[in-house]
Amino acid sequence: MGNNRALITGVTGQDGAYLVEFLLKKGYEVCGVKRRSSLINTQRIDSFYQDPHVDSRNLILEYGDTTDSTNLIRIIQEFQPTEIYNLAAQSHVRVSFETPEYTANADALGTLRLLEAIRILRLQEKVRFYQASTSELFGLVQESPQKETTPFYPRSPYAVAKLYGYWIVRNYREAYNFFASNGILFNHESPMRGETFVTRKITRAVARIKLEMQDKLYLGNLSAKRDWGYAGDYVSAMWLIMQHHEPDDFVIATGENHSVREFVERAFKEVGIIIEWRGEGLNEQGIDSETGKPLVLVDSRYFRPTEVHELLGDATKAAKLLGWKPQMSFKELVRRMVIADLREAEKERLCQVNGYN
Ligand code: NDP
Ligand code: GDR
Repeated sequence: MGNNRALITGVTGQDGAYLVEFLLKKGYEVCGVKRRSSLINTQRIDSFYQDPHVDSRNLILEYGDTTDSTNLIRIIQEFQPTEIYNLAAQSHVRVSFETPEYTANADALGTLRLLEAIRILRLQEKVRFYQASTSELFGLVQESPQKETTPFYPRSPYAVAKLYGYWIVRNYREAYNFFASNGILFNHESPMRGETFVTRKITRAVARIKLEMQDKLYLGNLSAKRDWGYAGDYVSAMWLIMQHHEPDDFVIATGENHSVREFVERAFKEVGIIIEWRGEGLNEQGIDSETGKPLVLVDSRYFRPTEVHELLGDATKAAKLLGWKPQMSFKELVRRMVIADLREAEKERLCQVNGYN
């Protein structure tokens, strides 16, 4: 294991944090690429932070950005990774409609820049490349469940950018013999999920409503269905994809899907609130069955110009070739996220009560 060196772009994100933990436990030396920001953005990986003055560090962080080729070339040249995990992305589908050009630059061209950096440095024989591809590629689904052979139909600037990423990875594999693989991951969540993705937005609001720190939760399309798994399970799939004897593309999913409405019901149930639905469309409301108070409302600002209505993955290939299977159930995932957000909300309330905010 001694010589395993992993470079992770997007190290400060949800998956970056789980992957750092996973690889450090496996004895890897890890170099994470973080963006410069005006406020510190390393909260998710702070527990793995090592003092730069200590020689024997196995986690280092470098400033970088997938929109900056020279910086990527320099970092790769200096660190000489054996594996590169490209997790960096403007990853919010709704936001990609507001920032389509930036999303294409960071997510599509960013992938090309990394592959070119490897080619320029003549490292293709020595390094394996993982691309964070996505179930959003299936978009307007052409068959269900979706597997590796299902045709793509992207429905957002994000998904179109990721489509380029997917194909440029395959092209470099075929053209230059790169060990470059796509993990086509379906939605995966955790207590470290960004607060504006729907699952975390819900569990955070449920905790705050329970503790009377918030009255209502505003959501968009309640009928959307997703195949939601646990991020901790999914980073192990990334690693297994990289250890496979040949580069290939794999769907990673649970094979079970639920609507946003069901997620809301389950999350509220964790804090003892039973939600009943009344009304339709923009007037639909989730009511606390005991008090009659409307807790969940629909706000059209969260709708997308083109929506991905329903996704469901078939990860049979990953099970057969990699031996990968998801471990955490939907119910347990929601429970853990709600518990974590209750703790967060309690902390915030304690600070407020004691005048520390
Ligand atoms: P996050 O949004 O939590 O993290 C994205 C990471 O990318 C952050 O570290 C962010 O930095 C970084 N980043 C954004 N833009 C740039 C840039 N221009 N240069 C360098 N770094 C950048 O995403 P997740 O961890 O959830 O997802 C990881 C990857 O997997 C993404 O590529 C995502 O598109 C993809 N994916 C995610 C799925 C999911 O369900 N989570 C499913 C399928 C694919 P900062 O912290 O500074 O914002
Ligand atoms: P998604 O995740 O678009 O699938 O992309 P998100 O949690 O943002 O949306 C899932 C579904 O919920 C509906 N929805 C809302 N979504 C958000 N964010 N906020 C709301 O208020 C809301 N109300 C309803 C959405 O319309 C959608 O149908 C995630 C990202 O991690 C991508 O990077 C990744 O590629 C895919 O998952 C797989």
